[in-house]
Amino acid sequence: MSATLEYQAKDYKSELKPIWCPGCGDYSVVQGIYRALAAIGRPPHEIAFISGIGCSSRIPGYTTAYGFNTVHGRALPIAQGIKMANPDLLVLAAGGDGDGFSIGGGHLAHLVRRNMDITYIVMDNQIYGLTKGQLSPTSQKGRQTCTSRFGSLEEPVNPLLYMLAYGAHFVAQACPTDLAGMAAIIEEAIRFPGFAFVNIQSPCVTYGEEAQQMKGLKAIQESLKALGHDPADRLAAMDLAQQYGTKMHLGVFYRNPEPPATYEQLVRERQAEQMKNAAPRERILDLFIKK
Ligand SMILES: Cc1ncc(C[n+]2csc(CCOP(=O)(O)OP(=O)(O)O)c2C)c(N)n1
Ligand code: SF4
Ligand SMILES: [Mg+2]
Repeated sequence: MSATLEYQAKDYKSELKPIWCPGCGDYSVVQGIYRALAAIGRPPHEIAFISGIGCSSRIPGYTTAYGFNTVHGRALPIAQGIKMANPDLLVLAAGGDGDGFSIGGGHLAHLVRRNMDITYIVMDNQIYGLTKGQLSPTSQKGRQTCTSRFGSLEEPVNPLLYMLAYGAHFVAQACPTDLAGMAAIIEEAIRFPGFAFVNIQSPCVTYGEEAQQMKGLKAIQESLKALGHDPADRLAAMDLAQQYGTKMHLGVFYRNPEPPATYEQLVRERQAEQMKNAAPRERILDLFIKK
């Protein structure tokens, strides 16, 4: 397990130079992740960082953790397999709004109900950045893009409400407009003993709209703490989450004060229970031969 060494943010920064567009919000997100990991202090070789495909999904490569830039929409099943195989690893998953809520959307409910101790960070820029600016599931209705010249006819999904409705025990939102706050939220999510979801409004400077750039986001940001929100109140969290797209609430919407056991804990307990009546290893072959 963890060494007693002290880690700094720079210890989690790889030598790979990001190829994001200058000004992309994802630069700040990776900084926030470095800071959060340094505060937690697990050595990089004890961290597995899994992503899907998209601009945002490049993020594991910019850290010194073990990383896997997997398949579009499949970060979560792979992260769960890794956590199951080695529950002592700190497992992070990350990706874009398209990756997480469109092609990968079907995996969310199952990870939430399984409650594995994985932190999932979505860089929500309301667009498909990597493939050059098509509509994403969080694009606002009426949004014009190269694939929707006359404006989108679809309602956007609400990631915060999705997660709360699925029963997630930790749901938060952050933004690069407040880097220190974002790092603190990521740290809190990682420390939470169970599945934790952080939606990060991360501006796409190349294909994003004016209102979704730093200035526009700053204008609608509101700290949940300053509003006096109680993060133990799930219904109040759902109420606030309805304002996704009009207000940008920063902070923890919901943190279950009594988090239930994780899936990996339950599996370990069951294994221990089953092993009580199991034949000794050296006799297993004999048992097969007798049959
Ligand atoms: C199975 C599959 N379908 C489609 C694609 C093409 N594709 C790659 S990334 C992407 C969307 C990226 O958008 P998002 O997940 O929001 O990430 P961003 O680039 O905005 O960070 C798409 C459609 C793919 N790589 N694989
Ligand atoms: S296209 Fe958008 S999301 Fe992708 S790197 Fe450029 S600014 Fe960032
Ligand atoms: Mg996107």
